[in-house]
Amino acid sequence: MSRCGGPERRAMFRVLCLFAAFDAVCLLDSGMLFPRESPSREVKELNGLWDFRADRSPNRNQGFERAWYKSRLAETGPVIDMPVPASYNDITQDPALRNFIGWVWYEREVVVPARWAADEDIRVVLRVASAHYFSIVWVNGVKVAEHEGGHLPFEAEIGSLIRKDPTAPCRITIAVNNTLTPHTLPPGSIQHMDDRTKYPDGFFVQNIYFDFFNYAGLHRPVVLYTTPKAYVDDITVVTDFSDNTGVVKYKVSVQGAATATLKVSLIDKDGRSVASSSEPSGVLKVVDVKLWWPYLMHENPGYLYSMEVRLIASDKSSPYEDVYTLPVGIRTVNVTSTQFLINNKPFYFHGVNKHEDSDIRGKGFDLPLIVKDFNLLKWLGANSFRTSHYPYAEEILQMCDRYGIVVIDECPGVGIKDILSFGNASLAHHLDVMDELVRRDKNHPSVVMWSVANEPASEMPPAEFYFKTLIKHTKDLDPTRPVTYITDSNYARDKGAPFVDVICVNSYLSWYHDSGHLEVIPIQLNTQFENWYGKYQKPIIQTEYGADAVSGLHSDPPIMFTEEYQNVVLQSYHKVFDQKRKQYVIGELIWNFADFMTAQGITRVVGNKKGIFSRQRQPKAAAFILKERYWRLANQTGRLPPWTKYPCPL
Ligand code: GCB
Repeated sequence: MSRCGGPERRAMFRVLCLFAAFDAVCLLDSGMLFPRESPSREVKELNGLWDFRADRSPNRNQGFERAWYKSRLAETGPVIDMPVPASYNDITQDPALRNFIGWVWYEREVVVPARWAADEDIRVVLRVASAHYFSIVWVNGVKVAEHEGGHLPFEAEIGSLIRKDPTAPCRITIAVNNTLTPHTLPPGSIQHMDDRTKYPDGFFVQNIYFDFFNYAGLHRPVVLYTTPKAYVDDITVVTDFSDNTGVVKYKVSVQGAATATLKVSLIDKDGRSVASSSEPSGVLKVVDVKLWWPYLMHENPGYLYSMEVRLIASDKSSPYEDVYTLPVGIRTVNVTSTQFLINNKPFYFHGVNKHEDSDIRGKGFDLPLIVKDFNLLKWLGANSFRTSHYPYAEEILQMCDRYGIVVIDECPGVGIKDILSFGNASLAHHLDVMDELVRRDKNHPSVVMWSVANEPASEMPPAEFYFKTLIKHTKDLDPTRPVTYITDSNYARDKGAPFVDVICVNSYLSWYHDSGHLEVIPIQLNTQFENWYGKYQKPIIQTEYGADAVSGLHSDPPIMFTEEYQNVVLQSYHKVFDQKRKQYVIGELIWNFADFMTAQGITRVVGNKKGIFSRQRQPKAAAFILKERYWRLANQTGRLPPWTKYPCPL
């Protein structure tokens, strides 16, 4: 019942999409529309306290051996309260739980509205938005879903199970395992230490090749939602415009009905229907279109229409109606050898890299934090971010759509360093993850580019086939957006660069190399850009640069880890960006928006401190330098109305 993709489907999919680029986006076997309430749909959030137990048995397998899913978790052993959504790692005082590797068990009993159980014509769907990393779900002891991957949603239809005994509570059990292997995304490996003179019995560690804490648990909302038996399963929109006419090419896929009548209407912000159709796929034309523009590029950024899809189906006696409303932004994206164009106008990325990360919650979805972060982005004058190093919550992308924040949407392909992670098993999984990512995020106007990986060992020989296949697959899935991966390798040896649309480079000059020597930045950065552009003639984004600074640590002359050193690193990079953005550099994304937690190690002082804000979102000196710069850039590169002329009014 899991809805993730399989190899056969992918093979068929690839062949078909050669013939029909637009249809290609629609061929995944089922949709993954965000659960929204409508006159025909209800959503019941299952956020709150769940019963929780980590399986601390030596092989972490006791839960399966003793079938913990068959009865209430509290009946098979001790349980603790665990908030959902949240990472479990930082919730208790127990260091063993903070560093736990293996299966943890969550359980919650839900009261399901009686009419959901009574009405056979209602589909009841359980949706888990993010469970890191591998999960198995049971309802009343019956397995309903299994999913690999920690950052994308999965679903199971559970109506028939609820109806078996409508008066009994519905017990949902979710087992989640955070173990990473060379074939997971991100990859990792388990190392057992067998020298009993050094390590206790059963000692093992999880090796990871990425620089953030491997938080785990139910990270995003778990919901139950309903649809009628015949329902809108998926919608795909691709937009364009010519002069002042907007074009919305759409395709609706319907499940559960042999025949159905559709009404598709595009409604503007004032509630006026501006175009409509009764076909399952077609083109809607919008006269006097209001385009979707990035923040600071237009006085009215993030303009969204609503596409209301109304389905009426009938089988034998009863008619069904389903209504789903999708926000739609009309915009185009194009790349030339020197520019990134949004609505045919050059767009310069001045933004940040982020993490889903905060005190106590870890990677848990948290609206106060999310809204605070958007307010900080606006304050900073940032027009974009990259979802380093995994897909973020859908609610975050919805805010980007509304605020006009441009997104480079990255899959969890971070830390692909081992040759084992370039094999067929890894590639097949990576293709599946791209299927799931594109299926989830394809309709967001804010998403302008896919990033398939961060800093893989792209100089290794198998990287050529791997990235050629992966990038082609992603372009087949979505021919409307450029595709890239983020590199830190040598321009001459990088095997994947010929296949990307935009060169995205990370570098930490005067930090990891020539530490303390700020004077090397101008020459080395200039060389970096000239080399990459000289070889590939593709536009370049500096997707990471920065330096650690411990908030409140000062030194003049600047020395490493002080706020002054971070400032000078940034300013030295900026001077070179200002020369090169006149040519082919199309963006700069600071590493990082905020300090974040990492694994423990001798180069990290309670986490990575390259944030321009602390983990608690307080500014370091660098935040003011960047704010000054970003507003200035917005005035030079955006098309701002007079009221936003620098200095910013905020
Ligand atoms: C990088 C990685 C990022 C790290 C950063 C650093 O190149 O992409 O995940 O956190 O460097 O601070 O070392």
